[in-house]
Amino acid sequence: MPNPPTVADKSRSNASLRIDGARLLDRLDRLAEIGGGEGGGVTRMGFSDADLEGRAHVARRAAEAGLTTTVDAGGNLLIRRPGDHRRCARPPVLIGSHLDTVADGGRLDGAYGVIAALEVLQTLHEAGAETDHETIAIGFANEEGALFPQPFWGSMVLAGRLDALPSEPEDYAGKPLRDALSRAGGDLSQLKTATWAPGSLTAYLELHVEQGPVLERLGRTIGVVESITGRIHMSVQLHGRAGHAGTTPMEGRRDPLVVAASLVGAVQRLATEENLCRVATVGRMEVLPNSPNTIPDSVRLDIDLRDSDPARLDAAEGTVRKTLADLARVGNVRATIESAVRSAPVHTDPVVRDTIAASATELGFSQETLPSGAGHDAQVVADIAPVGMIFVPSIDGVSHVPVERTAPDDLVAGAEVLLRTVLNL
Ligand code: HGY
Ligand code: MN
Ligand code: MN
Repeated sequence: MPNPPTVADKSRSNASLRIDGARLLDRLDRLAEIGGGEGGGVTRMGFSDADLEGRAHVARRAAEAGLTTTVDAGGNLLIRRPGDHRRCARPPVLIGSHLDTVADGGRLDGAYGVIAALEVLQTLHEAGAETDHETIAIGFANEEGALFPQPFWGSMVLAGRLDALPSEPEDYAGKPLRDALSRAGGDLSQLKTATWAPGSLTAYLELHVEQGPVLERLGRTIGVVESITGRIHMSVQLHGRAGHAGTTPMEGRRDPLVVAASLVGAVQRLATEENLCRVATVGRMEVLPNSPNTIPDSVRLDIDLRDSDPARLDAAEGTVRKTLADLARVGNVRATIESAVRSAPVHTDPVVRDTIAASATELGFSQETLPSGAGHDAQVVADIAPVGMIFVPSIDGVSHVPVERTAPDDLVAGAEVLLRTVLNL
């Protein structure tokens, strides 16, 4: 009867483990077909039919690999190795990202991190690899907030931030989340069952495309993320008085679109002239009834403010609120802030960061430590666990657009570093 493998044997055999790059790339292509548009963009907005189809697709790939999948009450998809938890001495390592996309977005934002996490788990499972922590893969629900304006929904549920979530969330058209969430396998009345306590994870690791130009400009393969930007997403509703464009005198009009136009300019000036935050954007506006010869009745617009300094974000948010009140008064329209979701800037965990860097070095990949201008589920999970993020270069630094791309070798390299980091943690 041969002696059981020693720890040294296990770590040696684990160090030889490699992911299946062709399988990773093929799965990314297959997933991108779900919600794929003519221009190469992908639309799988959180809790939409396409999103549910994408999640079911990933769950089937996991089941084919002999892995088990569950959906928690928040709608997050979790993938496990059968029996893995029974032989582990330490809390689990969670790896993953989000499966939902923005409208007509890229094929990698979020999806890459989930497909790579599945690949890592399958590689461990096929090799019968032993680690002293269970490894769980996760596809977070509704990270983007593209349809239901509660970005980071799934990670906020997992991190137990239930008081920061609306009790009856709705989409932009007022459709309740409750039904869509239960179709995804979740349950709005059972969110507590999906929360993880602080200390219940060894770490959370998220592999993601950089969505910016730094790694490409420096010619580096791996990004070791040191911090993730803070962000405020405000959704504003302006109500005026609709009327005939031709017969309503200019005097006395209550036109919400005129107020919205002034507000858009004021938001941009926060980051340009007033330097109150790093970037400020209005990316979504809905005009009703949106008729060319009717003075609008209402306008809904979304404001996105980002900065790594919470105090600057506070100042920027305060300025938006004051400007909105002033413009609404002058324009004689009613303004309501429907939601204001704030995600604090976070630093990644130094031990996890060093483990990522060491893993990239072991594998011979060039690396750069950098901040993330994009928000990520990791910044929410940081409430309850040490987090780390691994970036790979984005071609031309673009994302949230159909041409979002990363070189295949870089996609494979990122997944290799994810696997090695899981083994080295
Ligand atoms: O908006 C962001 O930063 C992320 O892509 N959700
Ligand atoms: Mn995104
Ligand atoms: Mn993302």
